[in-house]
Amino acid sequence: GRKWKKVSELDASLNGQSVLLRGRCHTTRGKGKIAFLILREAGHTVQCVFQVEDNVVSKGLIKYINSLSKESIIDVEGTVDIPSAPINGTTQQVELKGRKVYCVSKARPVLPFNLEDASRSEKDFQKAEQEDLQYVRVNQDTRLNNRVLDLRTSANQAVFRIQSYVSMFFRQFLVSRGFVEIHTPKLIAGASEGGAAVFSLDYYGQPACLAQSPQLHKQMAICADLGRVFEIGPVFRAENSFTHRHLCEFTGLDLEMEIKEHYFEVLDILDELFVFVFDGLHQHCSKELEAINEQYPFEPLKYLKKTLRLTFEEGLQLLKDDGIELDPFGDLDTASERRLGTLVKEKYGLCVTCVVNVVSCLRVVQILFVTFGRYNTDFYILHRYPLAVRPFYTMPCFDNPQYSNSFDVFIRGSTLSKMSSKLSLSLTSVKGVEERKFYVCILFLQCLAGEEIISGAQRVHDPELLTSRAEACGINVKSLSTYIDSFRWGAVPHGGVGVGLERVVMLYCALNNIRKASMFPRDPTRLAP
Ligand code: ATP
Ligand code: AMO
Repeated sequence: GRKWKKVSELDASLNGQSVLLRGRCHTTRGKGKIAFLILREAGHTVQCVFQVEDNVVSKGLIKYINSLSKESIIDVEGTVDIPSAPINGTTQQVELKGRKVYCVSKARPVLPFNLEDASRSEKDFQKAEQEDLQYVRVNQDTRLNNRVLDLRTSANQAVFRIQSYVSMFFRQFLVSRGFVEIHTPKLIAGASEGGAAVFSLDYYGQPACLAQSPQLHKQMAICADLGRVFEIGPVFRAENSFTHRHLCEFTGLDLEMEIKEHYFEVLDILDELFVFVFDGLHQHCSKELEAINEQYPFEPLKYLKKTLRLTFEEGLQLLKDDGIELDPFGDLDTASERRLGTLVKEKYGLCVTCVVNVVSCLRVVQILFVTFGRYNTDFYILHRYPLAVRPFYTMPCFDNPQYSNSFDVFIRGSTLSKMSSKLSLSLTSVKGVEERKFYVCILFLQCLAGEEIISGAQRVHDPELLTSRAEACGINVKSLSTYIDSFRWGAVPHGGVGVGLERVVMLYCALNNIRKASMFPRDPTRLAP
C-alpha cells in the first residue's frame, strides 16, 4: 500500500519516485513504440507516457494500452517525471513514465457521450466554430439520463464538493450558536405549506402526504423547549411548473429559533450564517471554483457583512415616489424604468440597469425584460411582506396586520429571459386588475433583487390566531390539529427560515439551471435515474 497515490497529489516534489495510481482511462493515443494515456481520478488528470524499452515496456503493452476503452478503471505503475515542456490539457504539471497497466474494470467501448464533449465551455464551442472543428454538444437531457457519466466532468465534481461544503458550513455555524440538529418526519398528515404543490399518498388507508417542508415539526420542536433547532433534509413539492429553479424534491436547510423581541434576531443570525458559508467557500474551495469557472465562467459573489434590508413598503414607495404608475394594461415608458433603476442605485448602492416593458395581451400579462445589470452587492433582504402572500403560520405585523413579520432573501439576479417565463406564468393566475398591479410590483422588486433563496418569518404562536389564519387560508385545520395543539401548553415566540441547498449552490456559482446543482434531479418529467 505504500506506493498508492492520488492523481491530485502528483507534483514536482515526487520527481523520480515510483508510484501506483488508480483511475479512469480518460484518453489514449499512440503509435508504434510510444503510447500516451491520460489517467483521470475525480476530475484530476495526469499524462502517462509509455515508451518501448527492453525488459520494461513491450510492444504488446503499447498495443494493449491502445485497446483500452475510455472510462475503464485502470491501475498504472510508473515513475513521476518533470517534462521538459509544460503540458497542456491535464490538471497535473508532472508526467508519469509508465511501466505497467492493469485493467480493473472495463467500460463499454461505446459511451452515451464523450466526456471531453461534456466538459467543454461555451468559449470552446465558439473557438471551434472559428476553426471549423466539429465539436458535439451534449444536451441536458442526455446528460441527466446518463447522470453517473455526466457527474464525472471536472465541473460537476466541483459542484457537488461545493454543495457538501455548504451544508457542512451551515451545520458548523449553527452548532457553534447552540442550535440542535433534528430530523423531522417526511410522512405527514397534511400539507405543511398549504397550496396544491403537495404529493399525496395512502398511509394504511389514511390520507397522507410527503412533507413540503419541516415547518410544522421544527416549530413543534421549539414548543418542546429545544430552543434553537436546524435540519438538513429532503423537501417535496409537487411543482407543476417547469422552470430553471424549481425541483420536485430538494434539500432544505431549515432553522427555527426562539425570538426575544423582534424577528430581526433571525435576520442577524442569517447575516452571520451566510457570511460564514461564503467566507468558507472562498477559503476552502478555490480549486473547485476554478474548475467550475473553466466550464461555466462566473463572477464571484459580492456580499456585505451586513445584508441590505429593504422593507416591502419602502420598495413600493420608491416606485410610487418617482411618479411611476405601474399599470399592467398599459405600456411602460422605458425612460422612467431606467430612472427607477438609477434611483435604487443612488439610494442603496445597487448597480441596476433594468428595463421592464409590460405588455397586455388579452388577459395574459407578459413581462419583457430588455437589459439587466449586475449589483454591487449580490445578497439582499426584502422584509415586511403583505400577509396575503405568505403562508398561514406567518405572524402579522403588530402595527399593521395587512403586513407580516416575514422576509425573503435574494441572491444575484439571473438573466431576466430565464425568469420571465416563470413570471408571466404566475401572473396569468392573478385575477383582479388591482391584484395584478400589486404582483407586478412584487415581481419587479424581486427581479431588481435577484432570485429568492431564503424565506422566513416570525410565526404565530397563539393557537386561536393560528386556527383562524389557517381557516382564512383555506387549509384543512383538522389535518393540523396536533400541530395547533402543541401551542396550547404555552409557546415561546419564535421564527425561522428555510433555504434551498441547490439554489444556494446554483446562485453562488451562477449556474443557469438548478438541475446542475442537484445530483439526481426530480422534476415533473424526471423520476430516474
Ligand atoms: P419560489 O418563488 O421559488 O417558488 P416560494 O415557493 O417561496 O418560492 P411562490 O409561492 O412560488 O414562492 O411565490 C413566489 C413569489 O411570487 C412569492 O414570494 C410572492 O411574493 C409572489 N407571488 C405569490 N403568489 C403569486 C401569484 N399568484 N402571482 C404572482 N406572484 C405571486
Ligand atoms: P419556501 O416555500 O419559500 O419556504 O421554501 C424555502 C426555500 O426553499 C427553496 N425552494 C426550492 N428549491 C428548489 N425547488 C423548489 N421547488 C423550491 N421551492 C422552494 C427556496 C426557498 O427560499 N417553511 C418555509 C420556510 C420558513 O419559513 O422557515 C418554506 O418552506 O430556496
